[in-house]
Amino acid sequence: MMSCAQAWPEPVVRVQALAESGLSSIPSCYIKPRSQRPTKTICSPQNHQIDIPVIDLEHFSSKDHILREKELKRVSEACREWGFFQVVNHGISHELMKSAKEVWREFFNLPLDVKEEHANSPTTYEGYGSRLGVKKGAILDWSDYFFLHYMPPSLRNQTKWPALPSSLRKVISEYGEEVVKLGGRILELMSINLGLEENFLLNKFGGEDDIGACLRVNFYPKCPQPDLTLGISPHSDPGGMTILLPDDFVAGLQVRKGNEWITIKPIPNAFIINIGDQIQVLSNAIYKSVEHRVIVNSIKDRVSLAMFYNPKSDLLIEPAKELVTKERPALYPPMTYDEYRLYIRMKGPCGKVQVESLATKS
Ligand SMILES: O=C(O)CCC(=O)C(=O)O
Repeated sequence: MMSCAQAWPEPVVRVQALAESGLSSIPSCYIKPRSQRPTKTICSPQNHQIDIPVIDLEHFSSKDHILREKELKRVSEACREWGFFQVVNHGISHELMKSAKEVWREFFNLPLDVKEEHANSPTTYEGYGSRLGVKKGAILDWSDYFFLHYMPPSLRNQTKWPALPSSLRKVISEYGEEVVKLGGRILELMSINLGLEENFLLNKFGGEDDIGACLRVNFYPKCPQPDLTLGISPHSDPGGMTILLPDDFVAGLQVRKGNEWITIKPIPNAFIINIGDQIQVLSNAIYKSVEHRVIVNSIKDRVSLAMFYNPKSDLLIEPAKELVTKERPALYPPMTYDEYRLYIRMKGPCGKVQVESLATKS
């Protein structure tokens, strides 16, 4: 079994500080091989315009049975065909969403030495970071981040969260509570759509008091050569499901659809939901985690808040018995999320290699 590295393999460089130093060409450690650069991707103009499905959560509180059923079917299609969708009318205050983005922007705009007090290490990833994976000589992504634990409560340690801006801890506590509740509602919809008890997925994740939830706030600085690098390399999320609050003003997230990368146009005040590897495993690949990446630009910084809604990390996750048949045997062996996530923590983003390689081992 892989174990965690104690330290980063090279001195950590903050991408924001690098960008602010006014350089006109980027260091070679951020330059992706030609085939991975954003401009080399085939993007037909026609496909470029496709929007990912939008789900109106208000329809689920409607008395109109047909409306509810129709929306449920749309969620099912979104999960099967896209692995990605946006949710609107989700009940979370737009003010709170705005404040959450603002406090993090303010955090990233603090002097470097204040941020460095929270510098993270590869053992837990908690804190201020600038790389994913500990492979020496790896080509790095053009972003910094802050990673923190929100759930379970035993892992929530506010003293590890930034003390500045002074409102950050309060705003993030409130934001976390609301977003985790939203995650629970979406898991219910997925369970029902898979033909399972409505609490099935939540129970498999350890129940509402024990699920894992971590927040990664991404900061993508402006980049003088955006065509040579990526804000985050292609990856599927290793956890259960991600609830993303994207930047309303700057696009950047791209989703793989076949051989193409589609740029998501965020709807103001919507969340973007995507399926992670653990739901792919639990659903025996009826739902699939989908590869995504982030492109950067030379004009504007971008901030996004990704809440990873995960199973309790020491539970064994395997395909639901109800979804395993003679014709469709279990595609994945049981594994805890603790063990599963070591892969990305060691190797960094690697497309869908991990979950696909597991399918051959069951
Ligand atoms: O910044 C984004 O839009 C996506 C971030 C992401 O993929 C991640 O944090 O895993």
